Amino acid sequence: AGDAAGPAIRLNQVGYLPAAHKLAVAPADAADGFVVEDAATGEPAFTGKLGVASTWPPSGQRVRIADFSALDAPGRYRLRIRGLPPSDEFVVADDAYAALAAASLKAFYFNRAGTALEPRHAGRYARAAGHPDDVVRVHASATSESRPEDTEISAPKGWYDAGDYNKYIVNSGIATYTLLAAWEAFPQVFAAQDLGIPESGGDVPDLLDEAWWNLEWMLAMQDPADGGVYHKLTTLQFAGFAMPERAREPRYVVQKSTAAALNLAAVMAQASRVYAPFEAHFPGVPERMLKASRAAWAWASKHPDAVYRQPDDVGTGAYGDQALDDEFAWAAAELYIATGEEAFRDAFVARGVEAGVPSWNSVGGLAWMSLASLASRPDRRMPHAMRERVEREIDGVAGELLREWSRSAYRVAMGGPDFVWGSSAVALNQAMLLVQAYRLNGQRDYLDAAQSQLDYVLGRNPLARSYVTGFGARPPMHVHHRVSGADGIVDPVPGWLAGGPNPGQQDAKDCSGRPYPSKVPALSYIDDVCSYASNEVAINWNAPLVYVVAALQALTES
Ligand code: G3I
Ligand code: 9MR
Repeated sequence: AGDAAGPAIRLNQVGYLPAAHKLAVAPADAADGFVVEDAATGEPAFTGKLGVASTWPPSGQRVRIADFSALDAPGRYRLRIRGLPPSDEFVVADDAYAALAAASLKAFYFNRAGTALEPRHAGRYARAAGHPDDVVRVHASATSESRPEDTEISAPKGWYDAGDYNKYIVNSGIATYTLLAAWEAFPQVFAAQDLGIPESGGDVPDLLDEAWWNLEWMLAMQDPADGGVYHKLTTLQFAGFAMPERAREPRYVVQKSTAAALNLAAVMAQASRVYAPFEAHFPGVPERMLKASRAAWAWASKHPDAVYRQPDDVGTGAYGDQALDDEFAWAAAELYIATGEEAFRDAFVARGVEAGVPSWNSVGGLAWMSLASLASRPDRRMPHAMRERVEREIDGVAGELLREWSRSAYRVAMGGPDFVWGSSAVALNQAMLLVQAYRLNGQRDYLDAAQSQLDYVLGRNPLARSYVTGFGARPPMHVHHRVSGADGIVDPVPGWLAGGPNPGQQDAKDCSGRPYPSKVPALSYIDDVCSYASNEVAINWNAPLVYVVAALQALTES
C-alpha cells in the first residue's frame, strides 16, 4: 500500500555525501548494536550502538538514533539491527545528490505553461503545448481606466503553480526568489549543470534560463499604465484532470493586489542584479526588471491595503495574505540591495520585520536571507552594526531550530505545529535558514541540522517514505498533479516534492473513499491523487529542495 509504514529502520533512502552527518532512526525496543553493511557483499563496514530512547511528539513514537557519520567510504549500504528487517539501501558517494539536484530543478521545466515539451527534452513526459495565455480576459475585479471591461491582454509562459494549471504571482514570487537565491549563493553547483532543457548549452546556466521562463510571465502581469500587478492568471474554477492542451477554459487576470505588486517588486529587484552579468544574453532585461520593480513598489506604496479578495465567481487558489508588513520589508530590502538607495533601507527598517521560516505568506525571512548573502560578499562592505544585526536575526531563528533538532528524538527541527499544508517544504525552508546561519558562523552543527531536514523528506520519517517523486525506495506515486494524473504513465513526473503530512485534512471530503490513516500530525498523509492537502506538488515547495540540495553539495566538504 502506498502509505504503509515501511521498514522499522528509517533513513535517507537516497544517500549521503561522504563527509555528511549520517543518522538513522530505529524503534525504542530495538537491540543495542547496529551494523552498516555493504549492500552487495554483506561485509560489515561500520558498527555502532544506538542512542537513548525518547519520544517524538509529532508522531508519538519512541525511537533511538543510529549515528554512522564516521562511515565515509563511498559505497552502497544497508543498516542492520538484530531482530529487525534490514533498512532500505542507500549510497555514500560524492555524486549522491547529482540526479536529485537536476530533477528537482527540471521539475520546473516540466510545469512550463504555453509550450510543447519535446521528447528530446522531456523523454516519455513529452506533451503538447497548452494554455498559450496570449488572449487573457481582464476579470471584472481587475478593470481600470486603461483596461476597461472586455479588454484582453497577453501574458504567456510562466510555470503552472502546482498540480493545478493556474499562475499566481504571490507564490511565483517566493519560488522564483528561492531559485535565484540558490544560484547567487552556490553558483559553482549550477554553472556546469546540464538539465537538457531547450536552452541548455552556452554561457547561461540552465537555472537562469529556467527562471527567465517565469520572470517573463511575471513582467507581463504588470499593467504598464500604473505599475499595478494582477494577483493571478486563472480559470474561474479548477480544471479537471486532463492534459494541458485539453484544458481550455477561458483564462482571466484577477484583481491587482498589494501582495502581488510587492512580490513582483522584490523578485525583479533581485533578478536585475542576478541577470546583470548575463546582459549580453538578456539585452536590456536587467534594466527593465529594475524599472518594473520600482513601478510596482510605487503602486504598492500608493495602495498599501489592496488585500486580495476572492471574487464570488472565482474558485481557484486565493493566496490571500492579509498581513503585508513582511512583503513591504522584503521588497524594500531587495530594492535596497539592488540600488544602494538609503530610502529603501529606511523603508525596510521601518517595518520592524523579524526573520522567520519563509512561506508564501511570510516572506520576512527572505529579506534577512538576502541581507545575509550581502553580508558574506567580499565586494560590498556592509556597516559593522548592520552585519551584526543580520547575524543576530538569522541566528535567533536558526538557533531555535538547532536546539529543537538537537533535542528531537527524530533529530529533525520540526515540531507538531510545523505539520501544515506543505509540511515537506516547511522542513526544507527551515533547512534553508539553518544554511544561512552556517554560512555566517561556520558552526558545523547548523549544516548537520540542515542535512537532517533533507533526510526527513527522503525517508527518515515515521512513514518511512521519500516525499520526492522518482527518488528513494518508497516515493509518492499518486501525487495531486494534473499532468501526472492524466498522462497515462505510471510513474509521476519526477523530481517533485509532495506536500506531506497535514492533520488539517482540508481535502477529507474529496478523499472519503480513501480515508487518512491517522490524525497524528506526522502520520496524516495519503499517497492518493484525491489528496491536494497532503499530496499535491507546488513550485514554492520544490524551490527550497533545489536550494538545500545545492547548499549541501557546496558546503559539505570532504
Ligand atoms: O493562517 C492560519 C493559521 O492562523 C492557523 O493557525 C493555521 C492552522 O492550520 O492555518 C492557517 O491557514 C492556512 C493557510 O494555508 C496559511 O498557511 C490554512 O489552514 C490552509 O488551508 C492554507 O492552505 C493553503 C492552500 O493553498 C489552501 O488555500 C496552502 O498554504 C497553499 O500552499 C495552497 O496552495 C495551493 C493553491 O491555493 C492552488 N494551487 C496549489 C497550491 C498547493 O496546494
Ligand atoms: O485541484 C485543486 C488543487 O490544485 C488545489 O490546491 C486545491 C485547494 O485549493 O483544490 C483542488 O481542487 C479541488 C477543489 O478545491 C474542491 N473540489 C475538488 C478539487 C480537486 O479535484
